[in-house]
Amino acid sequence: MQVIHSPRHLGHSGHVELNDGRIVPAFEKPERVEMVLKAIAGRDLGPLVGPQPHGLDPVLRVHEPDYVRFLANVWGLWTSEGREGPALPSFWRAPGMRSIEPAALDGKLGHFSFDAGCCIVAGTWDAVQASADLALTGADLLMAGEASAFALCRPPGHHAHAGTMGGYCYLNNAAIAAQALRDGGMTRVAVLDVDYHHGNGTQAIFYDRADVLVCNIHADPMQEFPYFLGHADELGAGPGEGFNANYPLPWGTDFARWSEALAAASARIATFAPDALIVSLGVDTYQGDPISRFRLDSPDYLRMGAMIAGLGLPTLFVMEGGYAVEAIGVNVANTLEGFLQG
Ligand code: OKP
Ligand code: ZN
Repeated sequence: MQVIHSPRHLGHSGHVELNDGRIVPAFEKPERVEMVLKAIAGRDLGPLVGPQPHGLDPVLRVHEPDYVRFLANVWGLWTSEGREGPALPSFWRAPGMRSIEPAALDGKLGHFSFDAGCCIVAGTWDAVQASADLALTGADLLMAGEASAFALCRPPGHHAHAGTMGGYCYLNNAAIAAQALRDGGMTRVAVLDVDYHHGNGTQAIFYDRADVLVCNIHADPMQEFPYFLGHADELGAGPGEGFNANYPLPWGTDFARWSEALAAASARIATFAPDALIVSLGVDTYQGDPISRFRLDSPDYLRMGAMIAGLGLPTLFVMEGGYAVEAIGVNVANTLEGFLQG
């Protein structure tokens, strides 16, 4: 399994988020990737490779042009106003207000976001583009006949909608890769999102489509971020009805219960019979995660990987969340090793 990595994620650093009423250093930090690299190096999973640049065309197959323009320009506009600190959204529209992109930067930040989790610093856009390129390079590998690949994406992507950032996510790497597989000739693609948080962006992007099945196993939005999407009755719309599946689980869920949801999602995916599988791999289901409340332990990720391998599909793993920096490496490496041995 090739591991696709770029050091350009390092530019997305020194950013902050709003947590418990305070501005704090972001949980989504560069050490996450460095710890995964370190753990993978000790496992002999496969060669480390760099991304191929794909430009913005495959990004624009998923994301709205106004939004991509905003992401590309916001830091330059911010500094040209003499504002040097990190740019963090804090104004949002309520139902009944109008959806017009404001001229003012603070208005733009709110217009294109749904929370204060997406801070923008000097290196953010470069890191975001590199992250999408990692996923697209992984898609290329599957189309070239590789059985599997791992895109070590950072920042993550699954909360990003077509025109909205949120939850540490700017471009939806998994969705961009899924669309690239479709555009490359695959007929059906499944996305399995095992991150602790519901992948609201991925769900929304494919919600009315029957060609991309999206399955999410996550903390119940009644209890957990992103709060406003991810319920079990969200089944898809129009032609996409029946092609979205949510498995919300309560705080405290352990692997015994979590793996029942994975078995159910796997059955749904097997019925769909896709040409390829994209796994949105968040390991914030880990019991030691600082912002999450599931109880998976490190050996459980070996079993998770083996269960995913049981689907027998060309599989692209795309990195999403996981904030217990001391354990993220072993948990990711266990998942990939479990998959390769499964
Ligand atoms: C991104 B991914 C901490 C509260 C949580 C948003 C969590 C985003 C998770 N300030 N804020 O799905 O791992
Ligand atoms: Zn998460």
